[in-house]
Amino acid sequence: MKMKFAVALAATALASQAFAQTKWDLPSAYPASNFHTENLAQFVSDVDKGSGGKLKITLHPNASLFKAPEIKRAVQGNQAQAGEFLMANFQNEWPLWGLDGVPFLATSFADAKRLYDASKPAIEKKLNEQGMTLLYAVPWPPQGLYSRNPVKSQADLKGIKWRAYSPATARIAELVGAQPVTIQQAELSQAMATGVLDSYMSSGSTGYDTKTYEHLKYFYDLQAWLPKNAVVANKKALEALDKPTQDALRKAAAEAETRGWASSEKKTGEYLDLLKKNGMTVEPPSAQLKTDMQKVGEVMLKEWLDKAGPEGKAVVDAYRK
Ligand code: PCA
Repeated sequence: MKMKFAVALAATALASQAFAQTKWDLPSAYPASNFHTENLAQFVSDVDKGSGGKLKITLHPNASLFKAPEIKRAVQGNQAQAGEFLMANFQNEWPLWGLDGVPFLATSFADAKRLYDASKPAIEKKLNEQGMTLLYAVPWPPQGLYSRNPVKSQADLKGIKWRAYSPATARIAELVGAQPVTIQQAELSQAMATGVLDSYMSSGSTGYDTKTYEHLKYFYDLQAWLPKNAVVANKKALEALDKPTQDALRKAAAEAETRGWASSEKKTGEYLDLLKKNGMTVEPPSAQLKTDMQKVGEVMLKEWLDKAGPEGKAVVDAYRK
């Protein structure tokens, strides 16, 4: 009896050693129902299955673990082993983070993909220097303009309160004469309910997720740019995994990237329909508004190229080839 017990104990110890389980936290800044977050949930489940249960990732959506601007640094410092962040939020740290936020540089999914491919080596290098690894990146649907009142041209934006989510969206406000206030998506519904926000630029996805139609009645489908969320891992945490687990993680990430791009594109029209269904007027921009905003885009591309220097120019040249 005693002998049998000892053998069983030894077997259990052996099994648990062979089955070392790693637990990761993955903070994200968008609600559970958002398509990026749904894609992340699938990714997490694929990693679990693909690693045979060896890597358990806990997803913390809606800025519940870290606020949007803190996630990148949390992964860098390994307070979270992986995380999702909007690259354009970090343009002040390194101009390349903001390339996909330059208005009218890449306005379709196909162009956004080419811009991603052109910038990916530089992004991977930067993350590597910062002790992180790119797992995948997925774009938001094209960005348009939400407004309380009808907007026929840039003149209608003068002096109005404008919500920004990034340095570039704040810069657009300055250039059109609006008053920018930076508010991350997790606080946007609350801000619209309690404050007077007149406008902001974002995707149909965010307008729907935050019930913007309860506050602002117009959406102008400018299709001005497609900013991307990046999902990254802490490099040391990743390298501590055994090879098969790393492979499972990479495989799930590649699948999440393909799935995410397809779902963003497919949902673009669905979100605009949902906005309409909820009482919003969804229209293409007037020719004047489009021209006005394109001029803003030209100014911003020039400013971006000045700041980004040769590294930035090389990426834009590769994209335009
Ligand atoms: N939604 C996010 C970023 C880009 C987008 O489409 C937001 O508005 O915060």
